[in-house]
Amino acid sequence: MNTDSFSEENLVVADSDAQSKRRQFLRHGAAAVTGALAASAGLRSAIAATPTTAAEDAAPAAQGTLSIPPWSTQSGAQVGSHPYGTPSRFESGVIRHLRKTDKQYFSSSTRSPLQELDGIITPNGLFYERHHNGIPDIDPAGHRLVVHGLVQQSLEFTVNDIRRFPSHSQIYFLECSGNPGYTVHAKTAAEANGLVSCAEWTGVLLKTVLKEAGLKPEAKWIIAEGADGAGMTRSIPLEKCLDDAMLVYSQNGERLRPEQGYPLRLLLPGYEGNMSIKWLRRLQVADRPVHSREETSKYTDSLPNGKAREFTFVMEAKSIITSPSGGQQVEGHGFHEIKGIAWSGKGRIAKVEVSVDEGKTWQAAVLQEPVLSKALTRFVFPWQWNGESVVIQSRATDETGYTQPTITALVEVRGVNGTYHNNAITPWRVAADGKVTHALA
Ligand SMILES: Nc1nc2c(c(=O)[nH]1)N[C@H]1C(S)=C(S)[C@@H](COP(=O)(O)O)O[C@H]1N2
Ligand SMILES: [Mo]
Repeated sequence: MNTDSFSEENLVVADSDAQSKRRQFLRHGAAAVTGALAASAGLRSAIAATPTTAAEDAAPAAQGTLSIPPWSTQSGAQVGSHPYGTPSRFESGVIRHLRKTDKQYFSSSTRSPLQELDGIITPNGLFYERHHNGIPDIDPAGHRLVVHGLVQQSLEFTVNDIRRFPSHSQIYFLECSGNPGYTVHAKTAAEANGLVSCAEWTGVLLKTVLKEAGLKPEAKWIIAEGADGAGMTRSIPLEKCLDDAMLVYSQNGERLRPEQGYPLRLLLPGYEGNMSIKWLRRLQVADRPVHSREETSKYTDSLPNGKAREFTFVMEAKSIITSPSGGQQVEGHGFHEIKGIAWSGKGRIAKVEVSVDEGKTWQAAVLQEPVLSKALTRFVFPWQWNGESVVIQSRATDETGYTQPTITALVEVRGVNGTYHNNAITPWRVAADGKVTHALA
């Protein structure tokens, strides 16, 4: 590889007009400190032994309308003072949403602050959490995964053993089937739909590990069990295990967070979050499902006729406008970009439509790249707000042609006994004063 191509000079646009513009730009004192970091001069100042400040460089006349802020007149914090980086202290309000009743050890959850996030990747510290008996503190050295049952050979793995398999990385959303439940009193997007997040997961395809153990012909299901106090156990059809199911050890480049199942979790792309067993310790290959607590008393769908449907695996298409959304304030008439996220457990998002007139008419939003299968997709929609009270909402259609329903349409089919798999449209009302609230709450 020619390392010269990474040299400083090559990072600068070569044509002389651009060069002279750049010189002019650099002369503009304070602004140059941030600007220069982006341009190649940043490399030079980063290796310079003596710190320079904008104030030393600046010609007073070149300040435009800007005065010199205090942070441009002195060195910043010592390099290396944050061995593990954290957000700016001015972003300390961007945290997971915790209801008053959520701060306890047994069945509980926290929600991603969807209204504060951009793009499609959820930062690890803001990934939603759903725990049934708190967060175990597992020493990976003492953790084992056993694969047994209808296999040619039972196997026991350490985390390092699992890391020796060929690795696989993919971006997938994860959503709790209780997101958001059917009694909606949500003030914000986090409260309305914050039990969904999206990450780049790294691990090994489950089928690779199963192949190592060798499946017996009667194998049809896999029973997965967690090492937490809840002993979370779910039955998974073998087809899913031989398809895109993953054993995950990393999330967004770093090892899983304890909250997400450190040191090892199952990830079943597009399936209800509950089945992606965290702190995974056991995979039992079986010929039938086990009908565990989590697939009988919980995570079944109570139907209008009093019966319950077991095994609703796939999360259907959903979307939500995250900006402007509940709790926010639309400032000023004129242009605003409506932004949101869409996802489907069945594959790619094909289209998102936005209505800004209480659902009377719908227009196509722009899907931002990348549009990935079973991942969050970002959509944007240019909007002119004339200052009237309006209801804005989005609806997603996935590549199978399925379209996200209204809550009325959903309840017509499912009734009101159930608590899971509510993928209905979330409408927001923008009042004349710009205040945004949940239009159904
Ligand atoms: N061992 C174990 N696995 C578990 C759970 C749990 O409590 N224990 N919760 C499940 C539920 S209901 C969901 S929605 C997802 C949540 O994953 P997250 O906390 O990483 O967002 O994990 C699932 N896996
Ligand atoms: Mo869940």
